[in-house]
Amino acid sequence: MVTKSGYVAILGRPNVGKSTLLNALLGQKLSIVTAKPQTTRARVVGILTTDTLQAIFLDTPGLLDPKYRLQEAMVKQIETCVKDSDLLLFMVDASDFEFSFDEILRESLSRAKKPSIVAVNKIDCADQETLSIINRELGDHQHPDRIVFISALRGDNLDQLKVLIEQNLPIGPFLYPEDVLSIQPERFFTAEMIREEVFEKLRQEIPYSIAVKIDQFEEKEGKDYIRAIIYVEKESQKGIVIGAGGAMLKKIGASSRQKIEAFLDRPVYLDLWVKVRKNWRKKDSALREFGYLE
Ligand SMILES: Nc1nc2c(ncn2[C@@H]2O[C@H](COP(=O)(O)OP(=O)(O)OP(=O)(O)O)[C@@H](O)[C@H]2O)c(=O)[nH]1
Ligand SMILES: [Mg+2]
Repeated sequence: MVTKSGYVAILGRPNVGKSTLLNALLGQKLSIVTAKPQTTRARVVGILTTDTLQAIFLDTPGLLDPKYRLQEAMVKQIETCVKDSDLLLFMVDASDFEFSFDEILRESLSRAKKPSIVAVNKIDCADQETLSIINRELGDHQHPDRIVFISALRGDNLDQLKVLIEQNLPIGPFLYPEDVLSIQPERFFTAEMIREEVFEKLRQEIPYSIAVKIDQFEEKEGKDYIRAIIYVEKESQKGIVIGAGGAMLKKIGASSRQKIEAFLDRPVYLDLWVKVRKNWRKKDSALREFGYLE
């Protein structure tokens, strides 16, 4: 049987639904999703295997104009993903087309030296007239056969998208065993789930100022032992993450642990700490340590 395989980079401005799409395509939550922009900081690999197709998706941070070192590292991650890919899947947001199809996106679409597809996401949030206008505008930049209208959240037209992906990937053997969903370690996903909880529970600058590092991950009879450290940038942020009488940290710990246990499918003991790493977002050594820089 002829099979197709290759790497597909999911690209787009922050918050358009890239990570939601990755999870929807795989039928499993792999990449963290929040209502806040710039949730994804490092590429997330997810592998979809069918009878005839193996697509290795690279979920990327949102395209942006970098303002500080962490964002520069995020942009670098995107560039590496593009370089590694056989197909580029650009995503725009139907409910916020102006923002999501701005100069930054248009430029990277026109610069693309690889086959590309455009997925218009969140069609559940836009009326027919808006979708027609979007279709017309996109038509100037992309071949109509390569534009697909989807809702990653509701799962609309994902089959159509999969067909389009298969059509545009090269013929080739599968690169990973059929039952492999990702190639990233459990440690990575564990840290991400804790970060997702901080994004959900805390506001303003805090989610952007934290990084999570797994200090120890011991598989044990009965219960795994995981020690994780939430790094903040300043002393004052430490107090906010810990909360009055440790209440906030306790909440973050309890809900992270539930997510981690569901993901690993085994019980864990989560030992969660908060530490200050002054201005880590500006320091290459810290960015490297937290996995944001090669
Ligand atoms: N209504 C609707 N909301 C969606 C859809 N897809 C994603 N969302 C929501 O959009 C928000 C952002 O989703 P993400 O998947 O985190 O977006 P992202 O592009 O990965 O964002 P970054 O990682 O920050 O670049 C979340 O609140 C999602 O629930 C969709 O099809 N319809
Ligand atoms: Mg994301």
